[in-house]
Amino acid sequence: MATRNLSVVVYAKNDLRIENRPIPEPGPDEVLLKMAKVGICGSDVAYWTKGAIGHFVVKEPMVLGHESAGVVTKCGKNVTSLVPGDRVAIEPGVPCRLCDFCKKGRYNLCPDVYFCATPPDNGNLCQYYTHAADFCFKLPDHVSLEEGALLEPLSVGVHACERAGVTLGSSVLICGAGPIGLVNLLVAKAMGATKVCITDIAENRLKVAKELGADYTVLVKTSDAETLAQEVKEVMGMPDKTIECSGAETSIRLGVLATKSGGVIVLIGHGPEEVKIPVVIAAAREVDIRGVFRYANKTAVAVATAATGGASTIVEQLQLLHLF
Ligand code: 572
Ligand code: ZN
Repeated sequence: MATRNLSVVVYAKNDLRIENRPIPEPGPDEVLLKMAKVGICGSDVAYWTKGAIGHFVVKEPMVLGHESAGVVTKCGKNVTSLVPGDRVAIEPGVPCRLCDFCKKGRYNLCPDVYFCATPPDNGNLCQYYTHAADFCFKLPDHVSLEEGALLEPLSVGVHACERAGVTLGSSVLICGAGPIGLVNLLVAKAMGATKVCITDIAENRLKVAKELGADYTVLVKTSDAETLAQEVKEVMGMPDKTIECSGAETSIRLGVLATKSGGVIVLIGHGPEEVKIPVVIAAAREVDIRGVFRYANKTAVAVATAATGGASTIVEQLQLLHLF
């Protein structure tokens, strides 16, 4: 029987420790998991190096990690869906299940969600961790635990592309070629987008985007959104959908200006709280501006995507992306 539960804990800005914590007991509706693979998200790095993201401040020690997969080692007394030995992907946000948002299925908007590694909620970059059984998704035998962990960022992309209404034949502009921009590129392609253009300020990121199937790339060399919108127009025409993943003001402005009339821009990127955008121009051209907050009901979709032939490509590519 294991006795150690080494855990990666952020105490405050630039104060990261590995410490031994007790192995928790699963509640009646929970499972105890032996953690297998945990990705490092940009938010984990931010809580470590900045101690905060916006209003979410590390005030108490917090275990990092929310892109994870593990193996069930013990089941709470009410759990019938899983048995010890099952390999699962963990959906890190467990909502209250009772509020209007939860009842309508938009549980990502639940104000009382427990979300791993968002202060004050502990994550699972540790050896043993308990989680609600119905937020653990059994992996098919041919889907690896590493792939299982990658289903979390994949869910972000699936949710964003769905919010944008990406469909067969869509032309899509993705602003920002970081991990979330690249996940969106893969998902948009898998959903049938025929033209995808991706922007970034770094040439090496655009190179990776091209390797992952971007049809066009635009290197951002100016902060003038009008100039950038013109450049995008010359490269791909005006996109039906824009998925903004950088959070930078210039990039959001670019998205609004570049998107075709009647199109949609979704905002995933988190930058300054207030930005100046030509909202009247957007309104006059019926360009819908939509928010994206994490995801809801996407983990099962992500498992199915990873499990099927066509989509194994997506997960292989996600792995390449992570290695990079
Ligand atoms: O994988 C989900 C995820 N969501 C992130 C960041 C990293 N990973 N978000 C950006 C930050 N927001 S937040 O509302 N917040 C700190 C809770 O600013 C959540 C979504
Ligand atoms: Zn994340």
